[in-house]
Amino acid sequence: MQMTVKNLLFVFLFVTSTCLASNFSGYKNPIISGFHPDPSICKAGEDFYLVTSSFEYFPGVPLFHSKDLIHWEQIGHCLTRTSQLPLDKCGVSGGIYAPTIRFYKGIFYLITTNVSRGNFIVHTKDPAGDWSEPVWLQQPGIDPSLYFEDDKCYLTVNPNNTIYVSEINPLTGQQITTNKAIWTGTGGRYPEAPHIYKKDGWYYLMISEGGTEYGHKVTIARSKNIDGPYESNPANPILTHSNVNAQWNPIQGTGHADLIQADDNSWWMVCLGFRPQSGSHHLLGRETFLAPVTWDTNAWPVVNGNGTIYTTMNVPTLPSKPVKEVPYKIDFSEKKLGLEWNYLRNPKEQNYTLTERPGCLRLKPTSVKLDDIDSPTFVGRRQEHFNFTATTSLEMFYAQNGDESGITVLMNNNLHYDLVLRKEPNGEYKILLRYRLGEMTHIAKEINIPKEKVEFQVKGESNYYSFAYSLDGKSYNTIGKMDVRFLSSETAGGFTGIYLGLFSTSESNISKTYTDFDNFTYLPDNKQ
Ligand code: 6LW
Repeated sequence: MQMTVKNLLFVFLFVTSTCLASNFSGYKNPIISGFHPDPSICKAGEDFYLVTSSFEYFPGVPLFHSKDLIHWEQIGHCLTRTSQLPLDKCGVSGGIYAPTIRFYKGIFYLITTNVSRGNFIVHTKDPAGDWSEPVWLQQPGIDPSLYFEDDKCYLTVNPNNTIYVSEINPLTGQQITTNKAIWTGTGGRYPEAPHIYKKDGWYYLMISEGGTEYGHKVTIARSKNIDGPYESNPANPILTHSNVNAQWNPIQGTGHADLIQADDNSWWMVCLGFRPQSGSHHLLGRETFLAPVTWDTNAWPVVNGNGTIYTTMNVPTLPSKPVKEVPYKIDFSEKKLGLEWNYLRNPKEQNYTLTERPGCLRLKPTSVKLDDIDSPTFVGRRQEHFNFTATTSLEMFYAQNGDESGITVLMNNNLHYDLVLRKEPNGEYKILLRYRLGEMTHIAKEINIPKEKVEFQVKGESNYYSFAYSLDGKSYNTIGKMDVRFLSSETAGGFTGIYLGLFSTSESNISKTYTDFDNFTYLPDNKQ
């Protein structure tokens, strides 16, 4: 077939546009939504791994995998045993602070802080499998990080508003060289989140300053020697949303970043940020965001051209590699709960079963309440969207007076909205809509119902949560609506984000009482 010039031109334009389209697909931020703060990333072969902090939740340090930096699938947790993660009575926003994950000569290392016990390292050759027992470090401070070079391992950490470096043995925790102060940042409060990278013969030390609120920023310095002296980048900060150019950006508080280079030599940054949803209040906690980085030879890195990021990023990306999505509708027919489900502190595992009645999550109550700094019978998943609908169906068995089961919108033990089914002394059941606001508890609604089985529904939107129940699973009766701001991070303080949780409590010591939840749905409005 004779190809005319016109046909050749068409083929050329088609091929070119297809190639360009595959590299200019862009992406949406956050790349991991909901309470996933303090991201750290590493690369092993073609695979990227990312961890985030988890505070008083168990298992600890969720671990994600990606091949394109945009689509992430949770493949496990780094801390899955109480021996690695003792959280007994740990306070609100206590437990695990910022982690760092690194890969060196076939071994993955995770270093982090259990804020009531200190800094420790676990390691593994199979990140989706079990990680080692912890080795505890003597160096104080938070946000520990590791840098490997020539079979040496260097620890950076931030006590006394100063970044220190020392050589350690990452498998034993032994400190080999004394702590050397190398930088205090550019004068922002809380210099933290240190990471060292080597490029073009320079050691780059990147940190965060300003605190993890609206003044957050990422700064960087460099030196020809790992122990300094470090010179500050004259263009600092390389990322911040604290200036007028990001005043109306829907993403705020950007900081706590880590850098990674892809196989095509492109550089990228993961960082945390938060998205205010009702005035200046955010509920989802600090989330994980992605930004492209230009890092020319012997130059300073430049983040997304101007040091700010956006929810829509129209930039060239790595070839798209989508991953399996977390199911929005759960019938509890699996033998194990999905990785997105977490407990408050170390759970009493015998109080959670999926096998006693197939297709049901059976919760066995204890006298520990959601208000207690302890581990109640509670299992929850993060709220990851402003607008969602969550529903569950529950039935109480052998309930004693005062026993309660239900669904909670929980920021922490002191701040949560509960939709409750309670057994009453007269043998009947009552639905309660109850708000726990610090020292104040308010019962907004009480409704007597004739039976021990009910469907609950929680709807989230930017400014309100609304609560409804159904006795037939079809028609829902809305019984209340409550301002989201009383549960926000700005009101609560601390570092976590909203969980939607199933719970059960009982004052009696009757061991045979339990509640069966036979489904749970979490449907973002964009999936309705
Ligand atoms: C974390 C510190 C921070 O250790 O907040 O945003 C602390 N930065 O680096 C808890 O997330």
